[in-house]
Amino acid sequence: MALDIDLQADLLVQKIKHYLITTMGVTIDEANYRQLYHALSLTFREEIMINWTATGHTFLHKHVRQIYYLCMEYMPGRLSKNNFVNMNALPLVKLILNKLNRNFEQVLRNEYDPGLGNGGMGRLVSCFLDSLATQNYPSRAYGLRYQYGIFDQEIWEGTQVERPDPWLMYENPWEFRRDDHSFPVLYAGRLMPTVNKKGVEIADLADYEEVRALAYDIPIIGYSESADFSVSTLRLWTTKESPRNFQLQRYNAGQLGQASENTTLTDVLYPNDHHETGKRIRLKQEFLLVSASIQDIVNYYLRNYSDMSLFADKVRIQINDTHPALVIAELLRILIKDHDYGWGEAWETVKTCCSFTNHTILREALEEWNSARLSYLLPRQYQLIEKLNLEFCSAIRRQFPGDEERVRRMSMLEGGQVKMAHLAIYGSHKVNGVAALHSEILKKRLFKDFYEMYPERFINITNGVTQRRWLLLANPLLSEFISARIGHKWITDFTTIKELAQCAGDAESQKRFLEIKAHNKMQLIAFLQEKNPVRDGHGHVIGHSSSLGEDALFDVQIKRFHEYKRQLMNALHALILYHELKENQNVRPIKRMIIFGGKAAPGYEMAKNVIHLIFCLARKINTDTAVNQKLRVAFFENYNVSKAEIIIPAADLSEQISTAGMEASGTGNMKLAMNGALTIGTEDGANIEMRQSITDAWWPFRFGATAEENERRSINQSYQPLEVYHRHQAIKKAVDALRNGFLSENDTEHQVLSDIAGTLLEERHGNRPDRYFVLSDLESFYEVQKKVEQLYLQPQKWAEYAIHNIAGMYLFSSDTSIHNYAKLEWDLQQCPIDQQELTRVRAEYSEHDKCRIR
Ligand code: 26Q
Repeated sequence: MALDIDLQADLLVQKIKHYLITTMGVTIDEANYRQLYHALSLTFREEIMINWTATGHTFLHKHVRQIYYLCMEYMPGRLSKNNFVNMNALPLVKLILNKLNRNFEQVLRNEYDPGLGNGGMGRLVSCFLDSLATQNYPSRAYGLRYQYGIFDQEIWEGTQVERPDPWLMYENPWEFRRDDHSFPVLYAGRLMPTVNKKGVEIADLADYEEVRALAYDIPIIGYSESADFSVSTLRLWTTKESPRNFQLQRYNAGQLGQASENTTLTDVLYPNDHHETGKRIRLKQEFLLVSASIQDIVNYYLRNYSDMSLFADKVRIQINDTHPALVIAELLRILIKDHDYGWGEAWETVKTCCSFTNHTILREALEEWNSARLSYLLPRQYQLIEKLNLEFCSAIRRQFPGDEERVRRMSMLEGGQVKMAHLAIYGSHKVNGVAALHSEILKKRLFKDFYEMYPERFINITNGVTQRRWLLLANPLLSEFISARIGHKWITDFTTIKELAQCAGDAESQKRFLEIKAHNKMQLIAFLQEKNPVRDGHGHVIGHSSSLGEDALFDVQIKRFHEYKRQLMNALHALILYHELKENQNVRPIKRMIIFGGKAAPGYEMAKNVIHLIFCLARKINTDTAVNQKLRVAFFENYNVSKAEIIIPAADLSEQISTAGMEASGTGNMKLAMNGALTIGTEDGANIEMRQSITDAWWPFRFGATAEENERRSINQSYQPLEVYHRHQAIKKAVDALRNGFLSENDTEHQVLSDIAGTLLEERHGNRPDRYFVLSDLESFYEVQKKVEQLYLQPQKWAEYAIHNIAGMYLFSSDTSIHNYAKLEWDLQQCPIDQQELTRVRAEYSEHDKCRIR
């Protein structure tokens, strides 16, 4: 029997007081907000620990197959509120804080947002973990516990400045140091040839460098309306905390940097997406993840089984992008060396266990490692890759006799480089892209040769996002709106969101939808005006962003800065609008608030230039009283998951305007559409499937060249941006404004803006002008933006479209993606928490302790 909520709250208040005193030595009246946050988290943690323990026992006792997810990046967002939401305990927490006379949001703001990833991929896998836990799939995720996640971004008079992310400033109540889970990881050294019991040659290692990886676990709470929620594990490795990793001999020899290299391996996340860096420490990081995780997986398996005969049945490993692809060589090695597998059976086991997801189309993002570097740092793994490659090349020759060119193209070792994608495909039984178009491009272009050899391996699994964080948590009013109309099944079965279409034509629903949107926009405005700083050239805050009111169209582009994502096209469009409004205030019928957010890789000059352009634009437009009641531009500093939770519910228009054929999927497009924004988008990534599902009738703002057209233009080099420039007066005027000093206030700015114009019109470093087709698509973008304005003039009609868009998102929950992975790649069964086991653990936890959440 559940206790009365008021009584529960009183008991939990007691427990909070207990934690304040026993862990921080303060009483409730003197506790500050951070201390209260900590004690509140510790209090709810107890309940989570019970279910976590019982979930673990359930998986162990039922001998289920498990998926082990390997990824270098995670972006879970703040954990506390999500945990409360998924335990269905939010009202209880609010009641508790009410009783304590403390503000709920203010308490939760004390948590740092863990930015252990760059962007799309890291956030995607965090959505996947939510879905795995919620749907009771036996799973564990592995990653690295970066001391510094993605940098904190500040904009100093237009220039992006990177600051260290201090997410570990205070003790983190949601992580657990696991001293019993620590593994040695070996680098470098000399090969010592040996054979295993089956006579397979497999090298030993001498004179190696040993690093210890120590586990920190974060519980991932699955959503449940009752108290039987499953808890899965995100296990992050660190080298920081193991005193043995310090190399005293080197220190004594005066080599300070080298002495501490291994204690700093997990210090920093590499802040590049879509660009490989080839750095030694990055390779060490990748192998750390692989080696520690695979030892942990084998260890865990052997706790449960007396020999390795069921390993291939019980273990599935997901290689998330190529970054953990070395797991293929390392698993092969361990099976042969430590478990005396024959070569053939070891290789079959590797392929059965592993599958690989690719997340990028850009060739410059495909990972390669210098062979000399890899063979020096990882000699045993390199030797196996060489051997695998010989077998692989023979297999190619057998299937395509006489085609040596093909062998060269497909080889894992070519031109002194190790091609990680080739290793990943060869060692996996399934390879997937993340949206239909992307998966087709993999088959037809990027991995064409591999598709021809292994057609059955290539499949598509379209991305999805979790409606629990992105609706239930981030947009409570819209969640209520939905539940009031179709019930709350959508929380765990998003296909039912379809039913919302029935209310789209209903005037009352439209009105309520608009009220909710206006409310969310007001919250966003408050944030901009109070918390989004404007800084001078020294980083000093000299004010905050200004904004138009909630009646303006909120036009949002939030994502990493990259040329292919074309924030530049959006900025040029803003400039065109500005020019037009300058001539005649009334040419544009609506108010428009253009919002940008996103980080640029620190070394990516052109991406940083575009941020600077947006700053210059905002300065010009927002201070010009002739237009600033009609149009404004804001740049959201330090875009991250927490900021996304504020911006996305308030968006009217979602900018998904990548050069068609370049965005693998996109997931921001899904979050925004789910929250009732209409998409202005190219036919790229998952936009295409969203349009098909929402139907063309409710997808009015499609524009731009298709992926095929772009590919043709690239191949026959037919595109002439100058032609567009001379033909289209408004575009010409916008590009000219980058060069003629109209926007710049100093030499640096002039240089930055001229450079941007240069890439559009002139050949640079052997690159053709306007490689991303900004100017050509700007024409149709400009036209379709007029359609946006016409529709926005009819709010009820706009709302009807928006509700149809929400309803049409029924295919894009990460729950669906995970079902597809479970079915098509892992053959994995759901396994809910064992009730008896839960009861048993609860009893052991404390028979007398009635201080419980339920
Ligand atoms: C590679 C080598 C060295 C250092 C860093 C990297 C690196 C790191 C991150 C390369 C790529 C990434 C991230 C890629 C990424 O986020 N891709 C996005 O994945 C999303 C989820 O599938 C898609 O929706 C996006 O379209 C895709 O861009």
